[in-house]
Amino acid sequence: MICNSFVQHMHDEVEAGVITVGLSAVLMDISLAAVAVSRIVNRNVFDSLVMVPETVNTHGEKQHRLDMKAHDIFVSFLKKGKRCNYLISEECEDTIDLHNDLYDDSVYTVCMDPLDGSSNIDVNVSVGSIFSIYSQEWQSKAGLTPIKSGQEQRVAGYVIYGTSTTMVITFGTGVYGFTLDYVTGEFLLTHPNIRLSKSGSSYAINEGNSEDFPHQIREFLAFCKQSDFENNLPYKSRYVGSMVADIHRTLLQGGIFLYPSTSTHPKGKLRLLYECNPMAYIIEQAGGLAIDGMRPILSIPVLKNHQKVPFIAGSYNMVKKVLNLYSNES
Ligand code: AFP
Ligand code: FBP
Repeated sequence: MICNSFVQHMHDEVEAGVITVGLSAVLMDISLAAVAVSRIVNRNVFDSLVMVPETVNTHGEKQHRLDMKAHDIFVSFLKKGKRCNYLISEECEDTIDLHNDLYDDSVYTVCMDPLDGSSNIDVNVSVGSIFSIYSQEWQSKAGLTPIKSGQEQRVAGYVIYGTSTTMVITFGTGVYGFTLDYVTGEFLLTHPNIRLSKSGSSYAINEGNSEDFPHQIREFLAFCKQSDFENNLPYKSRYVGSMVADIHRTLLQGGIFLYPSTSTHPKGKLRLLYECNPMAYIIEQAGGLAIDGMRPILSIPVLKNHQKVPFIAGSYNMVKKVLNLYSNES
């Protein structure tokens, strides 16, 4: 089978007027950086034999040594590519100005989690990179235009470093998956037009926190565990603890992923700009739903770079059920 390459796909989308040359250039830079990150993830076991002191990120969370390496790789490729002007990264408190203001017509802001799920790396479990791209073309000289909401995303994507390395992207015309061919070093189109099934048969949540969940989520979990063969119940419980892996399975097989609020963390754990918004855009483009309980994720106003929101996403009917549990009370 001959698969279309990512490069060819980008070229076709530019020709068709779906994306600009500048946007395709930023995506190319991200894809090249992802190849480099997949290599360091893959080689981690050798590098981990050298003792490196543990670090924490600006949010006080434990940092894996590859978190900063992955961040540096993306910064380096985006800087060299000259099309991305601003980068908001999980690994940096403030917005990074890459000083790439050479092109007035196409200047972009990238929001990204360079290495999500990094606590899984040392046990050989899938991790990923998550990103979204915003256009700043209307105000390139005046500095960063604040992002209002995820609705402004031009492109969203993630790369999963798993049994294979696959990049999943949307630019608002469906969802496509490209898998890295290690022999040629190219991403090839392996998942054209991904559609999320209306209902699934699995749920993914850190159930260790269930005592602290809102009662709507506890009610939903009780529903998931009911014995009702005709309606596909009980659902299977599946939780990797690596958002990219959990979302990737949900996208391809159907199901629901939940990281709700807890009494101790009323905003949950996941970040709006570089985790929830890109995943919500992908899930919606594939026919699913993404909410924080009451609201679509993509409608949530962005207030700050590292804002957290509760996140519930996946097959339309399953997420709708959670939405109904919340709406019945309002
Ligand atoms: P790490 O990058 O610190 O491993 O966190 C990953 C993550 O943000 C996300 O990928 C998971 O969905 C979530 O954390 C898992 O969190 P819990 O350990 O609280 O279930
Ligand atoms: P498959 O090889 O059919 O995927 O089965 C995997 C497995 O045997 C174990 O790897 C895993 O722990 C278990 O099934 C999961 O079973 P369940 O679906 O009951 O949670």
